[in-house]
Amino acid sequence: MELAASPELIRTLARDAGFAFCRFAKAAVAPHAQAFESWLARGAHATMTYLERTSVTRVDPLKLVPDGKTVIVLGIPYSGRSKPLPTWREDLRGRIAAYAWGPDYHDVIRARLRKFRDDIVAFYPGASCYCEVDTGPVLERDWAWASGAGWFGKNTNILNSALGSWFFLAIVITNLEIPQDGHVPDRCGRCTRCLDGCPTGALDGECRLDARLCISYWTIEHRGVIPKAVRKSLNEWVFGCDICQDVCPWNEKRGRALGLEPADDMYPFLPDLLRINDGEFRRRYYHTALWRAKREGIARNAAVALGNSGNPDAVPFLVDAVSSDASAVVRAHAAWALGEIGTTEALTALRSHLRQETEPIVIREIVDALQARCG
Ligand code: B12
Ligand code: SF4
Repeated sequence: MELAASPELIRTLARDAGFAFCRFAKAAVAPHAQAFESWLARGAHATMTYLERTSVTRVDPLKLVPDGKTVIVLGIPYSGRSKPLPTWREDLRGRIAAYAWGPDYHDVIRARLRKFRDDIVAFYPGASCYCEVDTGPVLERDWAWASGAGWFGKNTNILNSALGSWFFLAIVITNLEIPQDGHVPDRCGRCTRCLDGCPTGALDGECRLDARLCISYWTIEHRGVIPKAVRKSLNEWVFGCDICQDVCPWNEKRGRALGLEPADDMYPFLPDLLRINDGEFRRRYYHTALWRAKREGIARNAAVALGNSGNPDAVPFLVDAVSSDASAVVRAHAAWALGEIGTTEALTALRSHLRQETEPIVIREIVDALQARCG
């Protein structure tokens, strides 16, 4: 039996639940399913094998919700536009991407989704609602594009003229029939600021990003050792990257969108992140997006940023890490960072640690660092 719903009523319920916009698309195969599949075939997803494993449902929401009729696309703005800190090298401050400043957006948005779903079911008792944010096997941006929530920027983010790209997406797949909204035109025009601004060349100008070149990928998703060739390009970033959004003209005046408020810790003191222990990491970051990278990932990224600072003040913290961190990955990156800074104190500490180190990946880093400096 067909269950029709009023778009105005659903939009009102979405607003009441705390969403800034609510748009509708017809549930069917995702419009850019083929582009997604060829992206996977090229290996542009790097080690994010979960995207491959779930590709069948990602391209077709009806495999997930067989009686789905409509994809409801919801948006929640966050406070964007972190300014680079020009003195980060002197202050030993790292940088966290704006989307991760506040409390974990998954928790905040899931609570809003629950209210939205309960309100829908109260009005339409036969309604079913599959709700997800970020972690579900759904091509969220494709649905945002299909519903006219925005256009695909050349940086691959969905942009709209009211919010720029500083917003999260959430999706509800429902058996309700709701008239679909139309597309919005592409408004990037001839602008290429994000392509020019991305320091690693991760964007190809055709709405495609190669995760193997993306700072956000390396600092959030990649586990284990970061290849040497990549480390320098991470600069001060310890979690995510906002460069391709910071430079976008559509984001210029939309700095403090209403929604999730920023935490005060967007430029953390790098030595604090390097020496944080498991208990403290859990206490400070369990309910934030940073939890995804785990203590090892964040301490590793802090070591890389300290190496990139070139600042001798970082040496005592790195010496401590190379000699006492429980993780070989962290010790390896701390060794590299000491080599980058390259003061006598740093190189002496590397030589002395080499005598007691047993992990091959750390030994390799120390030997490489000493060879690069001393031949
Ligand atoms: C994996 C992932 C990542 C990966 C890969 C990113 C990527 N571009 O694919 C990494 C870790 C790098 C990442 C980084 C970020 N992410 Co992310 N990420 C995801 C996730 C989980 C899946 C994305 C995905 O399916 N990628 C596959 C590729 C192929 O998809 P795509 O890039 O969107 O590509 C589409 C276009 O290329 C289009 N297309 C292809 N050719 C053409 C041609 C034309 C003409 C057109 C119009 C379109 C088009 O078709 C493709 C398929 O839909 C989604 C959540 C979700 N479940 O969807 C969040 C999500 C996309 N991420 C998000 C955010 C906020 C970020 C960051 C800003 C975080 C940060 N500050 O570090 C960065 C942005 C980096 C960037 N420029 O993309 C938001 C984006 C919100 C928005 N306004 O767009 C999402 C939707 C999470 C959420 N629920 O809010 N992310
Ligand atoms: S910087 Fe320019 S090209 Fe890139 S997403 Fe923004 S408007 Fe589009």
